[in-house]
Amino acid sequence: MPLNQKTILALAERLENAELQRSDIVKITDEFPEMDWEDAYAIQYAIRKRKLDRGSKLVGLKMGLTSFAKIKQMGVEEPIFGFLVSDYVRQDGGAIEFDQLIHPKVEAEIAFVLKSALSGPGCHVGDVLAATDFIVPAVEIIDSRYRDFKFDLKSVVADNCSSARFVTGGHARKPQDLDLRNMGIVLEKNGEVIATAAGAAVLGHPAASVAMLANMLGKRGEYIPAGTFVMTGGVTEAYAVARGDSVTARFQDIGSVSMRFT
Ligand code: OOG
Ligand code: MG
Repeated sequence: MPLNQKTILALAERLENAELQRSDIVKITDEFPEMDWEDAYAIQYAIRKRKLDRGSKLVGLKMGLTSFAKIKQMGVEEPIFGFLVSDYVRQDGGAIEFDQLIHPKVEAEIAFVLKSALSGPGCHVGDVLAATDFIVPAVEIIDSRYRDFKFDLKSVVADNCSSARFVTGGHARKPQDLDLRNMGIVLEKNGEVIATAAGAAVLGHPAASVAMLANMLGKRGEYIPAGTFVMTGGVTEAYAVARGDSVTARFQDIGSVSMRFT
């Protein structure tokens, strides 16, 4: 860990202030090129602590950059994980306050809710399906704190993987009643289809994303607790939205999620 604790805490504060004050910053590796993976997650965890200390509730975990479309769009090559807190939650069919965000983009994601804990190493798709209570559809609204969404992997990990808002809706279904690889997903903006995908866009099977999360956490001596809501990563590239836009994501067999930006 090349960065000391004081620098980690200062960068967490800088990134969280950028989020809360809606003012973008340059990617932090410009100033600290020596920063490593451990530093990046240490900054993310320091942001998480700032929010929890202020009374926010941890409501889930997310994987990012798990589909080829996202990897290609962002030019970065490896899946990453972040946290979800109560401040990010918005209601299905409701409004997303555009003024609170810098340059939001939407992405459709398949989400899992676990009935039992999952730990790595060696966690696989079968373990995930056995531990899953139900599947629900989600839309994540990402909003990088970095100018023009320009970052490298370590900078985006520190920035909690651009997390900003998310919406779940549709109806919960048991994983054994679904064909998760072939599940069709249609993303619409202002009534027009802007992207389509299948569940297999995420690491070949969305449950593989949850398994990867358990394995990544395992390396840190952590696990995914029972009851956790996990978003598996955007199935298509992320699409920019403007004030006034409405967005609907339709998921085969599990319903739709919609929101408007006001
Ligand atoms: C990083 C966040 C990635 C996803 O679903 O892939 C992510 C970004 O693209 O800004 O949430
Ligand atoms: Mg996402």
